[in-house]
Amino acid sequence: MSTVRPMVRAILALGSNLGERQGTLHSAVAELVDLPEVRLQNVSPVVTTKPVGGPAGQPDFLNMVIAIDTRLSPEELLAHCQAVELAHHRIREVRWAARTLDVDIISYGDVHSDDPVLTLPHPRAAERAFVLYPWSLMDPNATLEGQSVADLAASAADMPGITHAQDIAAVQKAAPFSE
Ligand code: PH2
Ligand code: MG
Ligand code: MG
Repeated sequence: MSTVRPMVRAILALGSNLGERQGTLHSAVAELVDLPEVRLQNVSPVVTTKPVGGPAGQPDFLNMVIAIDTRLSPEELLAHCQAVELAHHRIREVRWAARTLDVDIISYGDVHSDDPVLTLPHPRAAERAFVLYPWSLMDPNATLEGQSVADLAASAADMPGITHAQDIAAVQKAAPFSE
């Protein structure tokens, strides 16, 4: 007898700083949730952010986060996120170089893992306003490792590099929520 795994809440962060950034994020969300094992629960506004780290002179990013409920295991979810990145011609060359699409698993339920292939929660999320700020707009009560995501965003060094946040009502209206 096969057992059905329970749904687990996961937070995914998306970023793009090459090509048609807005369109890439839009179709990536649709592709990420286009599986019976994945249900979209919430979407953040898209924020414009200055690049953190990586080669100098990169274009600004568009960043957003989504909340999903999923029956995929963490490893299956990672493979799914990487397949969506690949579909957007992501080429893995220089670490932190400009990219058409980056999809990172920020948290997967309350799973903790120090596996270098998939560290959970994401080891740098707690200090990155480009993840924390859109997450706090999506869910003002969100916590990461027991800390308020909004408070973490406010004290993140890259917070001043966030220049624009899209209106959340418009984003949520257009999101591919499953019925
Ligand atoms: N992603 C990185 C490194 N730096 N900076 C911004 N603003 N947005 C990102 O998504 C981003 C970054 C590594 O994935
Ligand atoms: Mg990343
Ligand atoms: Mg990544």
